[in-house]
Amino acid sequence: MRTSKIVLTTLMLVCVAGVAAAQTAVFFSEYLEGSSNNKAVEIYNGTSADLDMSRVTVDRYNNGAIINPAHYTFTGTLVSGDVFVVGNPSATGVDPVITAQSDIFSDLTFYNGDDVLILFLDGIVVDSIGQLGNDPGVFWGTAPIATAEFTLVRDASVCVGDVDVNNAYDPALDGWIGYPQNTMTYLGSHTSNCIVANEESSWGAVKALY
Ligand SMILES: [Ca+2]
Ligand SMILES: [Ca+2]
Ligand SMILES: [Ca+2]
Repeated sequence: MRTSKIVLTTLMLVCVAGVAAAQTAVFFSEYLEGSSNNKAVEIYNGTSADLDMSRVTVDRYNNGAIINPAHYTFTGTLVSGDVFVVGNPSATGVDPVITAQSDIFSDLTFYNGDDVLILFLDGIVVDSIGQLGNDPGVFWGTAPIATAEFTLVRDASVCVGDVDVNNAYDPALDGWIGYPQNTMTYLGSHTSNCIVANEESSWGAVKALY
């Protein structure tokens, strides 16, 4: 029994490792895990083209799971340089700033620091928070750059996401800046050095990343 479990686990890890990944300027720009139900996540469109959000999906794996993620789809258009904010849908314990800034309310935000979020574009991994199959106990990282009880904002220098869902995770190494619990100041917009105003040079920049 033990042997078969190990084989099964190995096969699953191989499958996950086989998921295609590509670096592009669509990534998580903010991750808010505060007190109570203060939770929100931002997706940034750093490409020069408008983004059809039906191309974007997020999977959430809780507590070290490697199978059966919660799967989320979106609709609408995210214009170049803008963010799409997913806010906690709970009736209480949610800061009014989250309510005001959210494009949608979703249980995608039902994470508490030891859960993995994977961002896909056209089914291809473009960013991730956490390490798949690893439950860190309470959170990844070191305060104040940690996945529980802080607001994490991607530094303006970050132009692509973390496409390796399997390697050891430290948000400090992924260009995240940590702010005190319940910091709401940055929700609803993102400052980036990567957005390129003209399409021709933008495509050149994106292509150069491959
Ligand atoms: Ca919390
Ligand atoms: Ca990683
Ligand atoms: Ca933001």
